[in-house]
Amino acid sequence: MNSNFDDTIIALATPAGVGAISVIRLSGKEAINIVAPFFKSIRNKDLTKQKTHTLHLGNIIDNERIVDEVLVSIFKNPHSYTGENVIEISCHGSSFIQQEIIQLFLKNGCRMADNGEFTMRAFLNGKMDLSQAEAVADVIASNSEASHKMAIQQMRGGITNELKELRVKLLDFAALIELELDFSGEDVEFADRTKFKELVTKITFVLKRLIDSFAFGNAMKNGIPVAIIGEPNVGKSTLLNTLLNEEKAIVSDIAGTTRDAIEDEMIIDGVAFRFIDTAGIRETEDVVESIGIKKAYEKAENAQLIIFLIDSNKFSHSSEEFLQEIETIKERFPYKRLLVIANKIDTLSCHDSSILQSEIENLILLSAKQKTGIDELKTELTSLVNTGALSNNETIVTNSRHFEALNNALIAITSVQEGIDLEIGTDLFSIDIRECLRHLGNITGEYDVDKDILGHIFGNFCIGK
Ligand SMILES: Nc1nc2c(ncn2[C@@H]2O[C@H](COP(=O)(O)OP(=O)(O)OP(=O)(O)O)[C@@H](O)[C@H]2O)c(=O)[nH]1
Ligand SMILES: [Mg+2]
Repeated sequence: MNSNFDDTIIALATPAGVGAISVIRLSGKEAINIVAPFFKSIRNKDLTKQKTHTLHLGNIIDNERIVDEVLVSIFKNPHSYTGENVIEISCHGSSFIQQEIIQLFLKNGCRMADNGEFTMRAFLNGKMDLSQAEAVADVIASNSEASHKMAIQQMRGGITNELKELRVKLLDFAALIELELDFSGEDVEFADRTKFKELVTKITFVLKRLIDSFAFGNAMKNGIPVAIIGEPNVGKSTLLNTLLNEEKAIVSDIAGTTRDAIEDEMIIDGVAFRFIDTAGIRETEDVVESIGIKKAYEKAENAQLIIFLIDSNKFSHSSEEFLQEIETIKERFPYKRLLVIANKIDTLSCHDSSILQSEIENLILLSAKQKTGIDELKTELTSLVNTGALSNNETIVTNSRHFEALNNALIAITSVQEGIDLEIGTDLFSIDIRECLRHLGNITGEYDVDKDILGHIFGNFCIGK
C-alpha cells in the first residue's frame, strides 16, 4: 500500500464498463491544479479560482482535441470525503472515454489509486475512525436490508460511540493508578476503588454484549445458514428449488439423488438466508454417498438453523414413528434450532393431516412440490431470527477484526477485575488496563495501527473507494 500523502491519486469511482455516466475521482494537494489546464469551461471559468462544492460544465481537452463534455465538481481541503482537495469528473460512460481521461491525468501528475486508498486517506486525515472506514466497504457490499442497516449503523460510528466514553473513563483511571505507582512508598490512593470497580463491571458488561452480538451479526451479514436434512427422497431438493424459485438441485424419485451439498442465498423479509440442500441420510455401502452424508452432518453442525424434513407418505395413522425420528435428530443436534417439516402433505387425507398436526408440536405441514405451506415456512424462518436488536438500533458487531479485539479487551479487563478482587499490587493490574485500552483503541484505530493491518483492511476495498 502506497501512502505517500504528497501525491495526487486518481481512479474510476463507478463500475468499469459502459454506463450512462461514469465518475472519475482525483484526490490530493494538486487535484485542482492538475485538472485545470485540461478543462475548458463553457463560461471560461478558471477552475483554480472556483469555490468549494461547486459544479462546472465544460470539455476535457487534450492537445486541442475534445475528449468529452464533462461536469466537474470541486471539493476543497478539508471539506471532502478524503479531507484533501478532491475533483470528481462526471463523463459519458464509455470505457474509451474513462481510459482517455484517466491516462491524460496519469501523464500529468497523478498516480493510480490503490484499493481503498480514498477511504484510507479519509481515515488517516481524521475524517472517520477505522471502524467507520471498514463499514464503508460493508455498505457497498450489503445485499439485504438487514446487512445494510448494520453497515450504516457502524459507518455512523455505532461501535465507537458505544466504547468512547468507557475508554476515556478507563484512561483517566489508568493515569491515576499510574500516578499512585510514582508514590508507591507512601500508601496513597488517587483512584477511587469503588468507582473503578463499577467502571470495570460496566466495561465487562458492554464488551460481553458486543461479543455476543457477533454470532448474529456475522450470520446476518453473510446470510443465515439453514441446512435442510432428512432421509433420502423426502423432498429436500424440491424444497430448496421451491424456496429459491429456481431449479438449482436435481430432483428425482431415486433415493440418494443428491450427493454433494448445494447452497444458495435468498432474501426473505429483508434478511438473507443461505439454504443448504444435503445428501439424504441413510445407512449405505456406497463410498461417495457416505462422504455426502458425512458432509450433510457437518453442514447441519455449522448451520444456524436446521430444517428437518420428513415424508408424510410414511404416516400410517400413528405419530409414533415420526416422534421417534424427531427425537433422534434432537439428540444428535441438541443445541440447534430445529424446524420440523412434514413434506408431501398433498399425499395425505385431511383427516391424517389434522392428526399429525395435533399430535406433533410445532410441526409445519407443506408440499414442496405443490408449493403449499411455503409462506408459513418463510414466516417461521424470519420469526426465528432475532431482529429485535436490529430494530432497536443496537450496535451489532459484524467485523471479525473487531470481534477479536473485543475478545482480547475482555480478557484484559477480566484480569483487571481479578486483580482488584485479589487485591494484587497496582503495578500488575495497571499493565492489564493498558492492554485493554490498546485493544479498544485498535478497533477505532486510535493507537498506531500496524501498516500491514491497514494494508489488509483497505486492500479488500475496490479501487476508487
Ligand atoms: N407428492 C409430492 N411429491 C414430492 C413432494 N416433494 C418432493 N416430491 C417428490 O419426491 C421425490 C424426491 O424428491 P427430491 O427433492 O429429489 O428428494 P430429496 O430429499 O432431495 O432426495 P435425495 O436427494 O435422494 O436425498 C421426487 O420424485 C419429487 O418429485 C411433494 O411435496 N409432494
Ligand atoms: Mg436431493
